[in-house]
Amino acid sequence: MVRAGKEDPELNMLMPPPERRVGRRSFLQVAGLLVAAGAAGYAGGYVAGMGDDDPPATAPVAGDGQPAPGSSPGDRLLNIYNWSDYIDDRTIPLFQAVTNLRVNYDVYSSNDDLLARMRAGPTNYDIIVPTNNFVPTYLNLGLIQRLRQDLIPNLTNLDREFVETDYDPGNRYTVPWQWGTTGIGFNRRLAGANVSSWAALFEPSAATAGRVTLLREANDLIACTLIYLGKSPNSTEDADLAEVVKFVRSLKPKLKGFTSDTYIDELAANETLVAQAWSGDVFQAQDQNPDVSYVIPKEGSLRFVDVMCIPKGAPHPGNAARFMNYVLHPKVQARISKYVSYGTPVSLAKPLLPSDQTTDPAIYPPASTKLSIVTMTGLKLQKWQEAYGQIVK
Ligand code: N2P
Repeated sequence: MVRAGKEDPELNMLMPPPERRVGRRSFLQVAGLLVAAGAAGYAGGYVAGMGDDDPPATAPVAGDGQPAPGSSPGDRLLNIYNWSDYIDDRTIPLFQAVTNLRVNYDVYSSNDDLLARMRAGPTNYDIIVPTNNFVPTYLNLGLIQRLRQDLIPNLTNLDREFVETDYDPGNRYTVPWQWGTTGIGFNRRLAGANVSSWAALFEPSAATAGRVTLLREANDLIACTLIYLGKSPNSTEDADLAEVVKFVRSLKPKLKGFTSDTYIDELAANETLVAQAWSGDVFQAQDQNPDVSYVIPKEGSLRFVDVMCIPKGAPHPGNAARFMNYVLHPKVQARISKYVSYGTPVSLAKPLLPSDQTTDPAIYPPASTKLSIVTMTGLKLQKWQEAYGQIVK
């Protein structure tokens, strides 16, 4: 029997070095390794035993919830479309080894890109991971299907705040992946250590001008600019949005650009000194460059939960449910969360995480931190996307 887990030499031969992220550029190389790991498992025809860090596997299920026949390799696929730099390098190979399924893992880096892709017509994705504030839009557009909760018993591991939500009470359509905040990633040595306000981003100094980036994501860009300008982060007032557009356009000569993925490497390389950023991404840059820090500005910011959903018409919904169940295991949550430095929605995972992560208020902010969740639906979605289009054109 082939055992999956860190002691498995055969599987480990297929592993990329542990520090490699499944990011924008590294993706293809890692994908090759993942396919190789899956192919090895599949060709061997085994159902792997469990290593110490692997949860028990449940029986394979097909899309209708019946046991998967296992006859055709096409049934044994799972196509995941997730954010870049949002998973460790062991979870997919171990899942493949434990389940004898083969995973195709593809990445994007903005909700706007994901929604445009899903609206454009059918895809073959089994799992997508939009942000919570987009869920009502996915539901209204009929883009996601109801989950077979009986196939996801580990839903009981979720903390209550991720179950009793306004966007999907009772997790009928979504399963949280990880959560985080939007803030500022900055270089303490080259940009100054006293960054506490959005002004550090929106009023570049002589030292930082030209080395500042904003998020390439309408939601975060517009909401945080509204906060900086003293408006409601949920405003749909034409005058407020016109002010946002005018202000950010006037800032463009001092910007390096708009990005929602490359800033990790750019912060790490001292190419970007101040970046509007998502929390865990900045800690991933900090792993490579100790001068990099993260702050949630004192004026307030945003909190998000990225949630796994199954698109309508997904070819392998049973396999998708199986992956969701796997990811909700505390050991798997801890592995992912430790690696990406985002918050876990499963508190049972916290004892398995380094205490410097679980006690870091930048990862798990206290309740007193001013954090809003902005909704992205209907007219607001349309208005904000128009404003965003005028900013970046
Ligand atoms: C991961 C970014 C995920 C947060 N790189 C965006 N919702």
